[in-house]
Amino acid sequence: MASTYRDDDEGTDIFREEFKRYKRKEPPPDFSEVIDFTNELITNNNCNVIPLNHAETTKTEPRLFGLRPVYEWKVYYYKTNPGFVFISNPFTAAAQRYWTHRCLHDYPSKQNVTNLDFIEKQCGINRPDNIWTASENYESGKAQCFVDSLSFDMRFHMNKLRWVTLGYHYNWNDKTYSKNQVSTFPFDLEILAKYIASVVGFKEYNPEAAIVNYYHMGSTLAGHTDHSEFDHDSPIISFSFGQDAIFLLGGVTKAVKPAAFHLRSGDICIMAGDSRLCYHAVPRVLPSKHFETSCNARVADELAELNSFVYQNTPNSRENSGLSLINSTDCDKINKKILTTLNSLHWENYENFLKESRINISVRQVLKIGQSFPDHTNSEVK
Ligand SMILES: O=C(O)CCC(=O)C(=O)O
Repeated sequence: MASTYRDDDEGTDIFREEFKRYKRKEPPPDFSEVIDFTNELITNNNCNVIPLNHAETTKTEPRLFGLRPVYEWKVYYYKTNPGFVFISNPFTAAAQRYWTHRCLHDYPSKQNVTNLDFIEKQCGINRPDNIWTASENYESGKAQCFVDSLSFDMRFHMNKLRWVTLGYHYNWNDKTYSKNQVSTFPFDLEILAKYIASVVGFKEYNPEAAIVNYYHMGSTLAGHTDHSEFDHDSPIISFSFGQDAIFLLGGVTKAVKPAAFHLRSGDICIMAGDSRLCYHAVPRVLPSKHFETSCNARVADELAELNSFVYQNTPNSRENSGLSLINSTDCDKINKKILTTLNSLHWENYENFLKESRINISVRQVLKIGQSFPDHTNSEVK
């Protein structure tokens, strides 16, 4: 790795130093070393563009659940940290709206685990079935808030939402997954992650758990490794929506100086190979300069295109469109769900939330293919 080991002082926590530097408010840090994949000059030095297999990604490829066709994607391989792959926002604006809605409206549902469950337990209150809807109703004065008597309002919930776990629920206390702490992994996210994995060469990827992190301006995520999964050969696939962020990726110890990357809405980071167990962190959320999701006309055009694909192509013509990586029935199901969701979505409140927040979904395969949980799990796998 080109990240510099300081041999003379191996115990130094250089990762933390860099984290603190990028987090610092005054004086603001120097961002000149940050790798920005939209800046060709910088990326040429450190990163290779990965040529994708165009036999599988022909120009007739449809708008697969709101992704741009793969032949348009920009996929980078970060030379100094092998296994780290970056896909520069392959989502249409409509798809970014869809996944934002999933993360804000659907994923914090009662069947999943959120940080709010613990706050609510402490306060002795029950949360409503749908925090987002209750919050919207409260804002528009339609409903009396169930926590009025406790003198904090529903906005409290959305503002205090920090994480949701999906599938096998990650236990933050003992850093384990267990076979008994599980909810159904969302089908659309499973297909999306499988598809992304297959495009970058992981044909057998089984998404079983995800952590959705909600950041506000000023939020950070400290340096850590994701090593609690039993399977370390499969990648972590991480999707970002909303505000920009600085993402640090270091080595397997904190003595390695991390590289800093500028992430934007829609960007996908894949940590596989040597980078799979490397330290990473988010020291800073940055205000985004450009917000694709704001453009109603653009979203309307994208939905019209998706609609014509869903309702005018026969399954057979889709099979022949080069889309060998995904089952066309799954694809149809998700495309239809995107259309129904977005056709009735009041985007304004989501947009307001997203203007001051960043959402990250990181998808993991917990077990090796064919493996079952050891009987005694809760012991952390190192
Ligand atoms: O927010 C991010 O980009 C990274 C999230 C992450 O590292 C994690 O959930 O383990």
